[in-house]
Amino acid sequence: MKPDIYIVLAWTAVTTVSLRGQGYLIYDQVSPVPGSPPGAAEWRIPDPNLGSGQSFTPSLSRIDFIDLRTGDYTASNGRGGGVFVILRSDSISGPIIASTAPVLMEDGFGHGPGVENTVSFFFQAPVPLTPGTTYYFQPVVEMNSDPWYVIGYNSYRYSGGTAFWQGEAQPGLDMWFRTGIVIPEPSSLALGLFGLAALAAAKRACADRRQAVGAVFPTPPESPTPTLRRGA
Ligand SMILES: [Ca+2]
Repeated sequence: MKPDIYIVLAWTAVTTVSLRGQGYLIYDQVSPVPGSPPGAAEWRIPDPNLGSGQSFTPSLSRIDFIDLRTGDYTASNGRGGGVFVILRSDSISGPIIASTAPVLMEDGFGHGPGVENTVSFFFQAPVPLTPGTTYYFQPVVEMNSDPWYVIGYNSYRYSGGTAFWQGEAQPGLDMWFRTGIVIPEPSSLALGLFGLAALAAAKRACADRRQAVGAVFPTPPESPTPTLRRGA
C-alpha cells in the first residue's frame, strides 16, 4: 500500500498545479514548453473562413476545460466579446463533439503588454476522449461580439498537433493552450475517513518498529574510563 501512496503523491505533485474553487485542475496537454517567451503570433477570431484553431492529442480519457490566452482585438471601442471553444473530431472542419460555456469579457480585456489574458473555458459536461487520438478545438466569438484575439508562438514545438488559420495547418505554429480535467474537492467526510485511515496506518507502522519480546539488543560500547561505583 505504501508504494501506491507514493505514486499517487508524486503524480499529483507533477500534474496538479492549481486549486480551483470546486476542485483541483490537472493539466493534460500544454503547448508552451517551460520558459517559453510570451506568444508573439496572434489569430484574429473569427478569421474569414472560420478556420482558426489548434489540434491536440490527449493522454487522458476526458477533457473538462481548455485554457487560452485571449483578449479584445479592438480596445476602447465600447464593445466587449463573448467567446467559447468548440471541440471537433477528425479534422479542423470535422463533427462538433462538444462546446464550452461562453465567457463574457469587457471592452479592452487582455489588451496591452503584460495584461493578464489567460482564460479558462469549461465544457458544460466532461467530454470523453480517446487517448492518443487527435482532436481539434476552435475559439469562436458569439454573434454581435467584437472580434477577439488568441495568442500563440512558433517556438512551443508542441508535438501533439499544430495551429490552423483559415482551415489550413500552420506547421511550427501553436496556440498557447492547456487542456485538463477537474478533480472535485474531497468532502469533509471523505477527508475525515482518510485521516482515520492514515492514523491507523501510522499506528500499525509504529507497532511494527517495536522490538519483539526476546529480541537481542546491541550492547553499548565499553566506557573508556572506569566508572566509580557508589560506596567504593
Ligand atoms: Ca472592444
